[in-house]
Amino acid sequence: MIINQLQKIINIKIVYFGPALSGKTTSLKSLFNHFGKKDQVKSIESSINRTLFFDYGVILFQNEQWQLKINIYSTTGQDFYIITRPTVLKGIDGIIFVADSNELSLKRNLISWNELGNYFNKKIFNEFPKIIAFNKQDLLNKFNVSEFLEDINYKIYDNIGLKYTIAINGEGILVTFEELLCMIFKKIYKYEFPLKLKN
Ligand SMILES: Nc1nc2c(ncn2[C@@H]2O[C@H](COP(=O)(O)OP(=O)(O)OP(=O)(O)O)[C@@H](O)[C@H]2O)c(=O)[nH]1
Ligand SMILES: [Mg+2]
Repeated sequence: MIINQLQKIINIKIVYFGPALSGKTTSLKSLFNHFGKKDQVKSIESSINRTLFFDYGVILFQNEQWQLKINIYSTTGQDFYIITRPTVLKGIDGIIFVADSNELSLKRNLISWNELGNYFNKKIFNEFPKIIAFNKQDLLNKFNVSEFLEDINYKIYDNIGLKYTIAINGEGILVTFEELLCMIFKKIYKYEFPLKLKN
C-alpha cells in the first residue's frame, strides 16, 4: 500500500494467484464486469487464451478528498512463465487464491499454495490478508474442501477467509473481493491508526 498524502491517493495491490487454468483470469474479468469495466483489463495471452505474463486492471473509488486506487493482477498459471510470478507478487496487500475445485486438481492446488507460501517469510504469510476462493463450484466432481484445508494446515493462518465462486457466471466474485478489502483495511487500522493519532 502506498499512501500519497500530498495527492490524496491510496494505492492498493491485489493479486489473483492459483494453479494453471483454475479461473484466475475469468475471476478478474468477472470482477471488472461488475464495475462495468470489462474492456479495461489488460491481458497478454497466447493464441489459446492462456495468460502469458499477467492480467492487469485498475478500479478507482473517490470521495471528496481521497482517491482509492486498487491495482488488480492475476498471475500466469503456466510453469513455463514461473519467473513472472514473484515479480507480480511484489508489494501486494492481499491475495485471492483461486483454487480449482475439480477433484482431479486437489494436488495441483496444494502445490500452488505451497509455492505461494514460499515467496514470503512464514510469519508474514501467516498474517497476510488472503482468501481462498474455491472456484468452479458448478462442477459435479469437486474435492472435499476439508481435505484441502487439512492438507494446508489451515488453522495456523490468521487473516484468512474461505469463499466459493463460479467465475464463469460471476457468482461469489464481488463478495470475495469485498471481504479481502475489509481484511486489508482492518489490518491497516490495527497497525497504523494508533501511529497516526500521535501526530
Ligand atoms: N466450469 C467452470 N469453468 C470455469 C470457471 N472459471 C473458469 N472456468 C474455465 O476454466 C478455464 C480456464 O480459465 P482461466 O480464467 O483462463 O484460468 P487461469 O487460471 O487464468 O489460467 P492460466 O492463466 O492459463 O493459468 C476456461 O475454460 C474457463 O472458462 C468456473 O467457475 N466454472
Ligand atoms: Mg489467466
